[in-house]
Amino acid sequence: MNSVKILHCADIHIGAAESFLGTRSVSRQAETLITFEKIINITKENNVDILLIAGDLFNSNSVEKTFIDRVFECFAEIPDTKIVFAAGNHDPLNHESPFKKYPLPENLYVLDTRDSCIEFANLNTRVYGKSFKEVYMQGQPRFSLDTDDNFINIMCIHGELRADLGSDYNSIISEFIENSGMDYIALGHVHKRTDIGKIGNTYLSYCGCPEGQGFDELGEKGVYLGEISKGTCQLQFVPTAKRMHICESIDIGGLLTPNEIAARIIETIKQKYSDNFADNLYKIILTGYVDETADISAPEIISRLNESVYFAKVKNKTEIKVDFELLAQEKTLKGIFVKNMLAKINEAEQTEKDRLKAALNLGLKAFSGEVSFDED
Ligand SMILES: [Mn+2]
Repeated sequence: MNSVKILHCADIHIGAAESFLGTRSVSRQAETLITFEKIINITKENNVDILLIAGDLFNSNSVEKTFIDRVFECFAEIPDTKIVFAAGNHDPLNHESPFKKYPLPENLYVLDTRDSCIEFANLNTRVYGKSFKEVYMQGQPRFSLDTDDNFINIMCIHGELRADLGSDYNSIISEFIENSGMDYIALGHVHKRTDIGKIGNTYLSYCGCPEGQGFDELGEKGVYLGEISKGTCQLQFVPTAKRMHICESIDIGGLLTPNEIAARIIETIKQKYSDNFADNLYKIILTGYVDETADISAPEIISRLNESVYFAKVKNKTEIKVDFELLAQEKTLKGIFVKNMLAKINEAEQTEKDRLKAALNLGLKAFSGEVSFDED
């Protein structure tokens, strides 16, 4: 056999909950399982030879038993695919691990906590790697097992690519990769996907998490699927996320009411994220110059958005469009504030001017009661 078909996934974090969703965090938790089922379906439909899971399959070893049962059931539903699992820092291979506590399906192979190798003779492939034993694992300069070039050699491992061995989460350095003898290294741990890279003769990538779990995990998420052979690596990204986390800046200049603002937001995201726009989670940043009389009530905008999308939060970064000179002539507290600030801005060094202008805008917002303590 000249090539082997793989699906590389990692960091599914089954059982993870997004607490900011409140009562809906429970159903969101179940969605991690649904995304996992989607990965199993992709595996089945594409006749994948080896499914590689590079750690953090479960969010923790104490995840609900029903989730564990369903995962093992799914594994058993693809008997023609070999499944290789390397435990990560969230689901280390200790006595609490579901992979230690329960009987494993026949097609599931769990990499040991020492350097190890599983041979699939009929696929002419060996899968190397090792599991986290505890939450932390120190890296090593070289992998200790030799490879045989007559096989397609793949590694499945959770860890952090870096220049030194200082990480508590299994540092993987260039020397380790160059001397590994691997054709491909399927990495887990970093939730942001990388392109397929190459160090020495070894291809490698992080596939990222298949389902984002917060606004620090934005955009399309998925897995890598394709063929590995000696000297070639043809993998394609396949999206899997049920919902995307999206951060979108929207200019609301000229709009006056929460209703108008919400309508503009919906129109923008509908156009950009098409038919599935309603499924996503949005962090909307309002920008632009708005009239002083504009009513930018974030709670009302959020309520209106939640009529149309799964989740939205709003941050107001607009600036007030005002005639400062005119305002400075007012015999009011606001007028005096503006007059003083304009004088400061005039006298300030160029570098200081922007900061003072921001302070002026924030001050004006405070006069209309729009400033909260977490404003940044
Ligand atoms: Mn992870």
